[in-house]
Amino acid sequence: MSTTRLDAETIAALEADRRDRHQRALEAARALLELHGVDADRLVDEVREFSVAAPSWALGTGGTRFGRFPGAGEPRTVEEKLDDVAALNGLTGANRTVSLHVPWDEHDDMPALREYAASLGLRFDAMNSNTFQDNPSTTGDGAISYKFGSLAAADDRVREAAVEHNLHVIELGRLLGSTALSIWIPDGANHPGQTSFRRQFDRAAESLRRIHDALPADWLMFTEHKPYEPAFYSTVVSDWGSSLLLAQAAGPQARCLVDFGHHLPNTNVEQVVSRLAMTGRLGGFHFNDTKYGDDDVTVGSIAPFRMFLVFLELLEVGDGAMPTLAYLIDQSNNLKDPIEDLAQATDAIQHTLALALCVDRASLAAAQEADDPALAAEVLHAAFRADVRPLVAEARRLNGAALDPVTAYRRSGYRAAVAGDRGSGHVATGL
Ligand code: RM4
Ligand code: MN
Ligand code: MN
Repeated sequence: MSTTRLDAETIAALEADRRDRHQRALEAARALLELHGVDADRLVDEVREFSVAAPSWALGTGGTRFGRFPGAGEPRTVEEKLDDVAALNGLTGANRTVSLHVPWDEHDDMPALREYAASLGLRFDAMNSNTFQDNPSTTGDGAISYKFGSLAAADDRVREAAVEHNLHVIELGRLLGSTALSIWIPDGANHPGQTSFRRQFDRAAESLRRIHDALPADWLMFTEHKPYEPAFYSTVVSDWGSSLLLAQAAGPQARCLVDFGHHLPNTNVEQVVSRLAMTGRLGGFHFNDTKYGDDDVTVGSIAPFRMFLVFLELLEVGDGAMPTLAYLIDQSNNLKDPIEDLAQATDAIQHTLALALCVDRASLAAAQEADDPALAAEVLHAAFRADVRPLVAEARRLNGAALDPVTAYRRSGYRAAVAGDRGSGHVATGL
């Protein structure tokens, strides 16, 4: 149970000295945007509406294989993770769901957890299964191991355990009111010749079919591709094409999930989003940013224009509004306070959505049809260079959240308070 609740009243008090300046900035920004033909009210409404799930595995400070430097007051239990997400959601108003990862978030009373989350104004988004680590609750007493694979393993007993684990995660999710299962299959090979590409793929498809057949009728199942890591020679779901084939093989409730950092360098992620959307199998998005690979760095910190182009594709899918997909922040950092990192990610998402909403889509389409790339660039840049900060702040304020989440968080003393309760030196489960 957290000592500090970041509710609307607390936040408004923390930001009382900012209200005037915000009001003036808002009027100026609104006037300027309207001059450029942007419907500011609709923009604010769309940003208010949008919510992105928080990952339970990023509430502690992540480590690397070279070391780990835990932060103060890392959550010790799933309940404490929910407390942190509630604080985050209090600041942003846009993290109204949380995504759990099992067995990291194994819990013996899911109905109680669901009630606790509801008392904090939170619901559960897609459940995530973990078959990339051996764990007593999935691989048992050590008789079997995921060392050589899980859902696509050659060993029948290993595949069986991996399927069973996913069925268990569906069951937990049902108790939590979740309606989706995300499956990232880590299987692959480290050495040429180690596996048969074809047999490994067929085994993955068969396992996914079995899991799909156990889904409740109102659930979706997501397959997530990634080109490498932990396998360094080949990966069974290496790209969106493999992901799509697997989703099609698994059944009608299967969709593909795009994680920003799960592409080889320079892949055109916005085009991947567009292609998957065309097939009707685009299911969700994992937000993070990347410089080299699956870096999981803060959303929007490296390539904000690329993210803007991805949002433009999403708005294309939703015909000017954000389509209903599973949106999740999937990032992890070693240095920042995790709540600040997630607040910055959410802020970046809100800004990018707002900028994409400034695009005059009719003029863009006209420039495309007229083979006028210079005009198309003018249209994109007119939006990307707009100043939407006061409108995003206003959307948050209207949702009872903070004008400036990081400053409000620092003023609240939340981290010091939870460090007092929880102590320091504990390493939260997760990445
Ligand atoms: C993977 C992938 C999955 C995430 C795990 C922790 O690289 O991004 O979505 O659940 O990491
Ligand atoms: Mn991911
Ligand atoms: Mn990843």
